[in-house]
Amino acid sequence: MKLQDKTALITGATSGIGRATAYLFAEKGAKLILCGRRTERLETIARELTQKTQVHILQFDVRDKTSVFNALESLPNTFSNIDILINNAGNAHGLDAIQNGSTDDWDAMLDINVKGLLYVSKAVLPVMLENQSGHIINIGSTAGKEVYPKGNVYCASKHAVDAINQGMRLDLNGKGIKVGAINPGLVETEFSEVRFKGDTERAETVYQNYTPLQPEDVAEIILFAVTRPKHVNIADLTVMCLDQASSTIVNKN
Ligand code: NDP
Ligand code: 8X3
Repeated sequence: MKLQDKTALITGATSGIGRATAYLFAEKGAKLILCGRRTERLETIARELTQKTQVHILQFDVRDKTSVFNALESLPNTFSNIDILINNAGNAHGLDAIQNGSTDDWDAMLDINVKGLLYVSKAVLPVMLENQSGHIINIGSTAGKEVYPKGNVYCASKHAVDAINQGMRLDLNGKGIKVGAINPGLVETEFSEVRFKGDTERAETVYQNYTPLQPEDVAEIILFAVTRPKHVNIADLTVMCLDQASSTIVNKN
């Protein structure tokens, strides 16, 4: 399957995996709807990518249900026929034992990673159902397969993504809509900077002394998933760097 003539909506397109996916999809000619909260970044990326394809930006916080639905309803006709949804927006907030966890961090992770994904999916699904065609990729994590110490609520949010991915696939079966999850291990993005609330030094240590995945590595896999023949659905794929064996075992030299 080719991406020309396809419209893809990517949440969390201002950074990391989402941004890398936007650049790769633009190379392949997909029409892009890029979402995030940081308008300036969206505008910069859109400026660069309009040289390769048509781009529309939507600024909203996935936690804000009304904004999500208003943004999707505001799409011009040329972008409203969404073929591909990449549910990518998300982050970890904090890394604390459960007894020390911040309730604000818990709210953020559950509201963004779980409820935000649901809101965007709910807003996009009607067009896919009408077309009896579409592809939803949910970005999960190895944290959605295996809990690690102090990962508690982030892991719970990604286990929820795993469950929602399975649930969506069951409920949308027979309706021409593919649903699949890509579950990366450690990827060097702004993820740890967000988790550690701007402590860049601490964030950098997460990716030191081994070779982590890069966002482009994950984007390549997303591209692979969305370009399979019509009858092939990558239902659930986990990818780690060579040095990672599990959520907790990373070979650092
Ligand atoms: P980044 O921090 O680099 O990117 C996160 C993206 O999510 C940004 O574009 C950010 O945009 C967006 N986002 C965050 N909160 C919100 C919000 N409330 N509303 C709208 N958009 C939001 O991290 P990654 O690229 O690493 O993360 C992308 C996905 O990959 C996440 O779901 C993460 O859980 C998952 N993942 C990451 C791994 C890693 O090791 N990096 C491994 C496994 C999974 P903005 O701030 O502009 O709103
Ligand atoms: C992000 C990877 O291991 O930091 O989902 O949770 S990890």
